[in-house]
Amino acid sequence: MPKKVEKKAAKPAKKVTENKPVVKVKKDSYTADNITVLEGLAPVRKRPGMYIGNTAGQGLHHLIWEVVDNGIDEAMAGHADTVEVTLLPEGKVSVWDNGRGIPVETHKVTKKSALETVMTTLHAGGKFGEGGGYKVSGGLHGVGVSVVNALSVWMQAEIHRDGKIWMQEYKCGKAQGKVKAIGTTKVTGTRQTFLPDDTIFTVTEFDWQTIVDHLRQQAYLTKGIKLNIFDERDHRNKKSYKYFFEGGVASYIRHLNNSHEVKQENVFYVNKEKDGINVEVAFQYTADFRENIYVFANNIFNLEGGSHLVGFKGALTRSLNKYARKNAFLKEKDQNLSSDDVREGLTAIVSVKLQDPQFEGQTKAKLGNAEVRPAVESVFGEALETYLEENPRDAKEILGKCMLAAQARMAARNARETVLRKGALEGMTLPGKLADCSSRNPEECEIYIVEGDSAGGSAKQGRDRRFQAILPLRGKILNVERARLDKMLANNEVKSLIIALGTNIGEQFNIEGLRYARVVIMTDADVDGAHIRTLLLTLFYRYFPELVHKGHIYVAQPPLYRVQKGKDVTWVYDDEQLDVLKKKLGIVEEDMLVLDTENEDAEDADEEIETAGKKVGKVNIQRYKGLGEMNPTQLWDTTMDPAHRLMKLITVEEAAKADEVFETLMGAEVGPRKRFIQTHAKSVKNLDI
Ligand code: 0RA
Repeated sequence: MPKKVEKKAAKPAKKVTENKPVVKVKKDSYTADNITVLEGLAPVRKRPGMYIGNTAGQGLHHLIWEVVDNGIDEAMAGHADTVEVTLLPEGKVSVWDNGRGIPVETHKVTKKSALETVMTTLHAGGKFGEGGGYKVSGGLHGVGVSVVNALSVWMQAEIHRDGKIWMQEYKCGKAQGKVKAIGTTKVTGTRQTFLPDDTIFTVTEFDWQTIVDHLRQQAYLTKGIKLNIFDERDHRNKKSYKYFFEGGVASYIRHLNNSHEVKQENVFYVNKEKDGINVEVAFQYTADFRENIYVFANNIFNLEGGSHLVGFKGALTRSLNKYARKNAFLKEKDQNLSSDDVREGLTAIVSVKLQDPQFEGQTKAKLGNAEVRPAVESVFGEALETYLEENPRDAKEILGKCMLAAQARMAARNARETVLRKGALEGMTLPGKLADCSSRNPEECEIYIVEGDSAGGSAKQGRDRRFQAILPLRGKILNVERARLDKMLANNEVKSLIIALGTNIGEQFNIEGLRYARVVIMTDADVDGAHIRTLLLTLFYRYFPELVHKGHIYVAQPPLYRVQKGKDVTWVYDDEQLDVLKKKLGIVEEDMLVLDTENEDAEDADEEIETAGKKVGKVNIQRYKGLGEMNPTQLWDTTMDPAHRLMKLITVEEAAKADEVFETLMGAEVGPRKRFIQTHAKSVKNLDI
């Protein structure tokens, strides 16, 4: 899970140096001389967010993605087969690839080695040159390794090339001396080690799970690459993972459908180049209603779709209709499967690799290149027709599913229209139990979704009503997994939430309507709380994905302990922090009293603390279990006050994981649920599902 994100402003960046002059170099052959040199690194330290998104946990991890991407590019160009990431003690990270090694020769114009130019100038690198270099260039991530260098207090490049080991070090993006030969070697490759600048990043601890998840995905998308990850931060607790997927995105499909009832025996797969564009597609239908189509361009996930998605959908609909007509699934002349019908229950990955990807859309997450659509249509369409002919049993399953979807679509559309016509959402006033804020400026507004009426009451009293709204939710919200949109809209808790958010849902979703910039889930730190949180995250992930992707969803982090020494009260949010505090207060285990306040009301516990406190040197540690144990003032101080609170920004990976857990627990498949419960039975005592 990604680390908690402390919501504090980034510290001001250190003083920056002047921009270097812009030099453009004409190139003919691909050597050290044809690296386009653009500018110095000053702008990166001045506005890190422009280059890596933000300076919190996401931005921090972005540094690794950037360096890894370069290694993967070298592999995709056919020069490397292994990329290794090692987390080292004291916050350093090292990335090795066994490619050709970055050139170290001296550049004619800059009189610097190519390595130094790549490391210390913005946008310098083969990727930005014309041809001859990488076959495939990075997109959103491709800001260049110099950005990583600029944002690191220390960095070291070690190049294995021409039998020698070359090395250069940097501080905050500036070379410390020349490139030196420090030894001999029998291999070729590039090792880059860096230490992120803690005056720039608000979070400096790398999250193992985030890295593992990202690199696993990259391994699926880069067929045949070996991606190895080592955690050597703590020598007593070393970890490693090695990923290698021969099946490429077909392996990815098997992974995604792991806990679903599948319809096809054989996963469809094609991987072929057409007009300079590599098209890789895999799919497999499940018994679900929902579709899960993930599209990538040059290994970058395109949330907003684009020309590859359009090409895929077009070819899918056309080829399935053609087959259905030929094989008498469709009997009437004007009867057709719609694009929606053929996507129900579909899990698909479309991954294209091309020379010069253009990203557009609100978040630069949509592939624009028009030439990709016909390439995908042709590669995928042809392969699909062959697959259907060669796998008649799978074809029958798929078409049966599509025909059912067509029938259900008519029924569902009628139902939905009835619900919507009755005014389920449109024109509805804000729900009565919403305690709205007074500000009407969405950018400053927050909504707390609170479990239960009693915690909701405390939150209402404790909040800053100018910009904080409270929506208490009663009991468990609907099981969104098996519900269709029309059923969801009939659920009062869900309806209240949608109306309060102001965005509408499904096809009518419009982010412009969002009434609060931050949507905060606030639940108890117990099993029920976790369950409701998972439900809400699943709801957001499935029906409001843009809210997750754009970073609007947060989880409140109430403290776990209240530590009192004399009159000083400290709120403690995790066990690590508690250990630190214990050391600071100089207390040993026997000196303190941990009060478990569960099933006690807070006032009684307070009294007990008073008396107990005297006995044990006036250090009291009180453990909190539920929001209801805090009075409104305490809730404000610890959990809602922007000046002190800790909130976790929910990332897409995290929401997806909630969705996966949820699917396992609530989905139609019994096997995975059983396995999950058996596996987790020890850690979960009273799982009420
Ligand atoms: C351009 C030219 C050559 C190698 C590379 C780039 C290169 C860059 C990176 C970044 C990470 N790992 C890398 N490995 C190689 C060399 C061209 C040649 O040897 O002819």
